[in-house]
Amino acid sequence: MASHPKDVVITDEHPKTLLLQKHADYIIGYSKKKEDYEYTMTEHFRMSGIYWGISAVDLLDQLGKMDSTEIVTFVKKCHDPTTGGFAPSIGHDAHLLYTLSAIQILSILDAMEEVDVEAVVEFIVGLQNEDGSFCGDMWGEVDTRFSFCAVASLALLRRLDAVNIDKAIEFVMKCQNVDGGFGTRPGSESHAGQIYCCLGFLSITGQLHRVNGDLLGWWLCERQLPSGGLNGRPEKLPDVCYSWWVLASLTMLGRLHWINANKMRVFIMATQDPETGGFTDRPGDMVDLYHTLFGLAGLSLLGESGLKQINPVFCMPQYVLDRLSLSVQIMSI
Ligand code: GRG
Repeated sequence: MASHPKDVVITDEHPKTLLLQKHADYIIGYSKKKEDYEYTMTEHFRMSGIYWGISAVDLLDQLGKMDSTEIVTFVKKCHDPTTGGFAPSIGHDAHLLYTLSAIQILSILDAMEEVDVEAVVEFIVGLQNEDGSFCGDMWGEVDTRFSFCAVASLALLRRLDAVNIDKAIEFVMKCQNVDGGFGTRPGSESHAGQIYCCLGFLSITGQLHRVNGDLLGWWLCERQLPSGGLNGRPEKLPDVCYSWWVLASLTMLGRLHWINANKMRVFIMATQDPETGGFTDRPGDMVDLYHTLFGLAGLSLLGESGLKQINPVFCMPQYVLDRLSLSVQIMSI
């Protein structure tokens, strides 16, 4: 029985230490099994899948085992010269989500010069609305995720000056709630994923001082359940991806020490699959690249040995940001 109605039980059967090589083998193997059902079914978000995979394998210090030429060729084929943005797969429509993933991939592989940067900048500029918000693509959905994607992409391209930053900040601040958190749009419920996006946005734009760190830090550490895992909002189940969204947010607020790191580590370790390698959302489920990156990224924030340091804003290995001389704002307490 779980000790909380919305929690899971961790037993002695679950892994307790980092199965580093199993994870590297899982990710490297994934990219080679292009005929597999799982590979085929993830085509509609392939660009992000590649970003999750190479970031994870880089954290494990085995990026050299990936075929970087094949990856850069794929990314270039996904660039849509009409809009200037990147699609998730060849022949799909461009979207801001996959544009950020593409830029992250090219930054990690140090291959940004392979694409028309000015066209990408124009794509992002064209998605900003009068109120400062951003649409994800031509179909008009507005979400604070896209505000983050826009400024993170532009920061990596060194072109933050291209959009109206004051208006963009005004919109994100309108999405802050009385509990200190942020939602998708003004008036929307606080959610840990959106909080990460808004804090990341405010960190990149140097506006973190506009957040009440104590209030939001408290809401974020209330996400920890007795198992040690974190949920994304009250009354929900824990999921290993929140060990990124929540821990990265607490890191930006300078309050990572407010959660129980030992219990967090136990939960993350328990989401590893010792047979296949990779991480799952909750112990016992199926692994995927998304949860594998965020499990490893959460452990990296906690200082797990054997993993490279991760940047809490860009969710990329820190050395890549150092190479670009890109620094981020962290709140001091
Ligand atoms: C560079 C790391 C990085 C991200 C790019 C797309 C994006 C920016 C951030 C996404 C942030 C986000 C909204 C994460 C939450 C994802 C998630 C698990 C959504 C499911 O939400 P619910 O509420 O599920 O349906 P729960 O976990 O509450 O049951």
